[in-house]
Amino acid sequence: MTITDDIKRRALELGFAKIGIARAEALPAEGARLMEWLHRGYHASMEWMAGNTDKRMDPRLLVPDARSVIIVAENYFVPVVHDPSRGEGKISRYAWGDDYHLHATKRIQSLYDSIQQMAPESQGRYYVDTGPVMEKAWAARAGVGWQGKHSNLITKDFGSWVFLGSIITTLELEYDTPIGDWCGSCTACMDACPTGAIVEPYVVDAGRCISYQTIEHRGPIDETLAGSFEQWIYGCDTCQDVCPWNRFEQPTAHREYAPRPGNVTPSLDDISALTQEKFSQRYAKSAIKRTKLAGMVRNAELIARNGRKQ
Ligand code: B12
Ligand code: SF4
Ligand code: SF4
Repeated sequence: MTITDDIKRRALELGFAKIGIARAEALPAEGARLMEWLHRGYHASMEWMAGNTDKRMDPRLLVPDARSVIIVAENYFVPVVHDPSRGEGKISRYAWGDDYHLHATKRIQSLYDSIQQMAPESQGRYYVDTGPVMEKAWAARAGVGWQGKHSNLITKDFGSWVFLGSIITTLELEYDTPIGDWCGSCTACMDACPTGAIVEPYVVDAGRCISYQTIEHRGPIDETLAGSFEQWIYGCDTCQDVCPWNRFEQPTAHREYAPRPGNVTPSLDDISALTQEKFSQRYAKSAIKRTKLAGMVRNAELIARNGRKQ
């Protein structure tokens, strides 16, 4: 057993669905694409995406002498579907239960602590979503899956319903091999995207993406997109729902991602009537807090204005 085997075994023991490891080095091709994406303004108002680009392109600037990037994937698929007859707004699956940042971060912290016990001389940092790390690009390099044309990371065994986390470490480990691109000639996600946000294969213009508009964007929603939201009031799963690789989804064992009552297809009127106190109670420990009360009410009212039917 090598230390790589021990780390992989520990990650699975902790409940991660997959783990892969890549050599920590600069990301020249991915970095050039990131810069082109920013240059075209596809990050919209997410100015934080334009910061720390040097670190996004090279993990050794986050952890001096880094040798390895460990990527873990956490399955969040729950076998429930959006049934518009049960409510009028749709919430994306990743936000049905508890905020993944809380749970995946605890698990990755435990993995990191185990690594520190196995190799006390090593140094590193861990992230789930919030660091300047191109997690999908690293997951592809680490053989966890590939970036589909919708740009999400797809695994062969769990589809794309996985959260990603990363550990950058000074430890030299055994590296996995990328598995290549398994999209082939399929364009289902591009054809299905309601707002035409997948402007080219593998390239998402966040400004057109319903996920950005309903979660990250502050202020009124672009009226030219507003009629195409297909009932989504928080995030959007359309490009993943149509992906043939998501036939390989498997129910997660993590009960914290099970939908809270009324959180799959909530009533628009219920959302519009929320006070700050009720919003804070209803979405305690939920990713939905990110859009704040004003954002959630704005989103519900937008769907109500643009037609309640699907
Ligand atoms: C910014 C961001 C967003 C933005 C922008 C999305 C985007 N595609 O970048 C918005 C708010 C829109 C968003 C939405 C969502 N997000 Co988000 N988001 C991020 C974040 C913070 C950074 C992503 C990033 O670096 N974007 C920059 C662009 C340039 O990167 P990219 O899209 O990967 O672009 C690459 C490709 O375009 C590729 N490329 C370009 N041309 C070509 C050509 C070829 C041939 C090839 C092969 C590749 C290629 O090169 C680029 C660089 O590698 C990550 C967390 C993280 N730190 O990584 C989470 C993350 C990507 N999001 C996540 C999730 C779950 C979502 C949503 C599904 C949530 C939802 N249900 O609403 C949607 C999906 C929308 C979509 N289709 O992308 C997960 C994805 C998990 C997975 N399985 O991939 C992440 C990894 C968070 C996490 N830790 O789990 N997100
Ligand atoms: S999340 Fe929705 S709006 Fe964004 S690219 Fe996918 S289908 Fe299009
Ligand atoms: S829908 Fe088709 S093109 Fe899009 S990510 Fe899935 S396999 Fe690739």
